[in-house]
Amino acid sequence: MRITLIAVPYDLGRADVGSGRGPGVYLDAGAAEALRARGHEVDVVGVRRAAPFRNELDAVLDVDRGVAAAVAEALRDGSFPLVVAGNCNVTLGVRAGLQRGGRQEASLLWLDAHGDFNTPDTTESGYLDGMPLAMLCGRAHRDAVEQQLVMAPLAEAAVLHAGGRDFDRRERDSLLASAVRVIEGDELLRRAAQGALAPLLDGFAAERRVATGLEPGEAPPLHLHVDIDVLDPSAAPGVTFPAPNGLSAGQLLELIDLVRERFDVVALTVTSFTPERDEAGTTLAAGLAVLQRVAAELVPRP
Ligand SMILES: [Mn+2]
Repeated sequence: MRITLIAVPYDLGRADVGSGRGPGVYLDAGAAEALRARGHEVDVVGVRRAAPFRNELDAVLDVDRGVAAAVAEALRDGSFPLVVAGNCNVTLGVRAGLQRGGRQEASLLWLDAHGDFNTPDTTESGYLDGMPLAMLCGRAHRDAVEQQLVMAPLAEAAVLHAGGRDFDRRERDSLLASAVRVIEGDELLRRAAQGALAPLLDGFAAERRVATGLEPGEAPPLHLHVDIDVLDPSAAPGVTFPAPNGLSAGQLLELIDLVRERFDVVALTVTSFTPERDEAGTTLAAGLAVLQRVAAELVPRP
């Protein structure tokens, strides 16, 4: 297939520091060549901030304007947007691009050790990249997101959040009270260990089929967001906020296969790889494997 590999080398709007170095390391390690070796046609696009840094929120939304344009252009060209980025807030830009490209009906599977559902009212740290899912759903920094990205909030029922195990207390309360579907980390891990993830995905796929007016058996469109910290720190130590009791790399790849058997994956984001903490290269290897797996030929449906 045709793939636009969109590299977003930013950590909270600052270029080439912390997790902002991750995308460049994926590229240097041959991410594009490995996809080409599988027969894909790959364009590599770099996104850069347009205006000087003033504050994190403005800088993040500036970067996301570039991401939205790159994603929309890829979709116009019939190319699959595969986005590697420092932070999860890149998903705001990806969703703005999907809206512009006519794929706003795509559901969202958010794999992350963290809720990313904080608002300025619930956060204990004030950390802006603890808020991107709440921003996407119109719960945080709503005016700034709507104005700068020209996008409507995403319906919470279109989101499945899985793997969360490190929440702020009030963040978790508001996530569980929202319409977002949630599979917390302990349940995800238990089900992965038992080989029992499929029914959870079947349930979400059935809901989304109804919500988007598809026939039984049709694959609902889905945007897959992978914060690599959904993995256990033994598999992915190279992240900014490691949290114990995550998936193994094999379990994550298996989950991706199950997702692809049930959904039409229309975009991928892979975030949070922080190379300076990845001494043995395991996080790099896991991230590259995710890119390959999402782009792999689909295994036939049983
Ligand atoms: Mn995250």
